[in-house]
Amino acid sequence: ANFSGMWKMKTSENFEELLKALGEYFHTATGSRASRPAVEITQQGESLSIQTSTSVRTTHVSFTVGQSFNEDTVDGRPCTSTPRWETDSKISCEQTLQKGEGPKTAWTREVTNDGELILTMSAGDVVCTRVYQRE
Ligand code: R13
Repeated sequence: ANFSGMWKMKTSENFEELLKALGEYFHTATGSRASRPAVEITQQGESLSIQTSTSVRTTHVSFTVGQSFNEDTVDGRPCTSTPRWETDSKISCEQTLQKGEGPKTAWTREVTNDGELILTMSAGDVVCTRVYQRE
């Protein structure tokens, strides 16, 4: 699948609940600022580079599917991530905190037949789902 492109978020479910599950006090400022992220993905074969921009925080990760890499959980804690192909259009990534304890976190990113990008982020049993469309 080809994840490359500029993406705009269309819908988001459970983001607030996700931050709460991670123990972050949720203030509405976080929600509104995280609510209109712009995502730019470049993909070359198995290697992806993902830049997510909001007015409060911009993150950039680069990784190769099948190889572990370091990133931060959504609440900003350093973790080791292990991305793998769940299907040929879906990447599934488990995260392990580099130190300390916390709920088990993971994300998935999938490009659908309709050309949408679906991001899920989970913390324990709580799953946040965000749907993006190409700009
Ligand atoms: C700020 C305060 C501290 C905490 C926090 C958590 C998340 C975010 C910002 C903050 C943001 C997250 C954006 C996520 C996106 C995901 C995606 C509460 C820890 C710094 C305000 C902005 C955009 O869709 O890929």
